Amino acid sequence: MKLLIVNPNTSAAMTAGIAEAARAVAAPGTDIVATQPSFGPASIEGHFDEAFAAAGVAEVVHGARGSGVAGVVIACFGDPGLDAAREAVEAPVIGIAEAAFHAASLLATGFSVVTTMTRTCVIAERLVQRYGFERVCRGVHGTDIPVLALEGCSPQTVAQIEAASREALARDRSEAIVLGCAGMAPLCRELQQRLGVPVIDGVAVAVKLVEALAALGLATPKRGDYAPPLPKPWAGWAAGFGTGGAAG
Ligand code: 2AL
Repeated sequence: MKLLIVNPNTSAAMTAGIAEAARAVAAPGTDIVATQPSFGPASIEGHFDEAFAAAGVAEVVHGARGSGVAGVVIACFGDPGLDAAREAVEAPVIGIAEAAFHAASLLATGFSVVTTMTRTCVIAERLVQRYGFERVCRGVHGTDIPVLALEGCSPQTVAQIEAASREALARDRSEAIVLGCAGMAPLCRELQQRLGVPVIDGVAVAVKLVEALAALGLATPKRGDYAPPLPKPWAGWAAGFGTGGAAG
């Protein structure tokens, strides 16, 4: 089966790292196609970045319609454009934050999220609430590591994430760490070895979950909330994404 892994930022290096992490866990016979939007920020570290990233995800998923994709993963921890992607295609779509929260809650009574810039914590905290994981998520912790510093990550950066994780486990009395950025995916195994608790990378988990859903023949329901977008005129640079003709 073919899985589309969308890196919502425009860093090609990060897309390559995400693709490698996805291929490392994909089943034999799963074809990983990793891509990124044609526009938008090189990293997503706030609400303004995220607004464009969501449109970028919509662009990529819209372009993938009819291409035989069996499942889609949105590989940014804010899950930008998740609902839009579910409207655009019938194949199951999973965001890495929701995948990681579900996996962590199946393993531990409490987990902590360790993420990048402190200013992105509110994005993860709102997703915890939106997805209903308030009882299991015991804390979201920023490291103030810029997302792009995770490309070709230095030993010091890994040590910083390890230290933040140890502090989070102790302070939150939690038993698992959720990595709060797709750029941390390549570090997952190393951190799990060092920390001795489950370390959850949403990219890997989302690939396995979407593979499972697709293999079970489960898809996004198209009769209600995730029905395709209604036809209407669209304007400007986005006109090609609408159905219903040009805006008057
Ligand atoms: C992310 C992520 O996963 N990709 C990105 O550009 N920013 N998340 C984050 N918390 O910084």
